[in-house]
Amino acid sequence: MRATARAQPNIALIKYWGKSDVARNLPAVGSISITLDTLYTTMSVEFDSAIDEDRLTVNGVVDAAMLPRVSQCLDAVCGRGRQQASITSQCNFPIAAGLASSSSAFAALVVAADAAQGGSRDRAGLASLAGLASGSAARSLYGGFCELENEGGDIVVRSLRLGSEWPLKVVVAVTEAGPKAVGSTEAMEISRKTSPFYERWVEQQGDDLAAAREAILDRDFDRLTEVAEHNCLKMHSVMWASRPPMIYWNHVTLECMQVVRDLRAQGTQVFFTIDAGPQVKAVCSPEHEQLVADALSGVSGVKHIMVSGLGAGAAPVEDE
Ligand code: 2P0
Repeated sequence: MRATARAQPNIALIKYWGKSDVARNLPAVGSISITLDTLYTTMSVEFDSAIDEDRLTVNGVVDAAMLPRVSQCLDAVCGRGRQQASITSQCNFPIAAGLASSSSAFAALVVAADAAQGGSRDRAGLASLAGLASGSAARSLYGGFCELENEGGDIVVRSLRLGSEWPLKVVVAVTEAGPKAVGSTEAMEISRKTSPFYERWVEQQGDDLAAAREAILDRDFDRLTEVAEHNCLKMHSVMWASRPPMIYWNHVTLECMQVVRDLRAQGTQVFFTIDAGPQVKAVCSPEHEQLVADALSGVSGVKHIMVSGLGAGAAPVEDE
């Protein structure tokens, strides 16, 4: 009754921002993402009849705040009559800092919980369960490039391309390591209720998804650049115009964006994307990875740089 799984975070190129149904955690818009490889969460789940409540440790520290969400996710995978579990999570990158740590955590959790009970569910079923816990987590069940859609209340994730078919690189510039001020779940609801741009955001998402999907299928970097940066800045515009406003950037974030734009003006294949946090993710072609990493490391205020390729979806691993 014990299993371990590993999952990588994913970075949305066409963003999920807003829910159509909060109780069922259904997204109001589809999204397209890339799954990373060198960043990951390793999650062990052990069901144990000898313990009377779930226990969670994250990076070796008891985490009571996260436990209710984790317990609810285990109920969804294994049923409410399940045994209590001891859950151990190890994450090799900063948590809750806009680096999509919940996507890798919940993807790994559903895979480990299912494997501990015999591994009866398929990838689509596991993606749906991960999405209940955290919308973006459904995408980490898939590797490479994938698209998530809310099809009349069902979460459907489709693979668009394997990472090996278009092996782009992602350079992450960490500009602040602490946790973000407003969590995504709460922030999305503030945007839905108060941002004057929210309805247009939802209306236009189909066009951005179609453009990005085609660019990925054609491996057209310039088209992907245009639509991904547009979609990212549009999402942040929705946030900025919310009441209260949600401004996740700092001055180093802006500096990094400018560096990416300058590199592009000089012929480098690179674009930026930024999530609910101040970190800048620069997506680039493999031959430009070093140049982009060097340029972003040189920005004053960048705490550190992480580099990743594109990886596979969440999967069980040998118990540690
Ligand atoms: C995304 N984000 O598509 C967008 C872009 C942040 C900005 O999905 O409320 O932790 O748990 O479903 O998945 C972050 O939100 O939100 C997110 P919930 P989640 O990656």
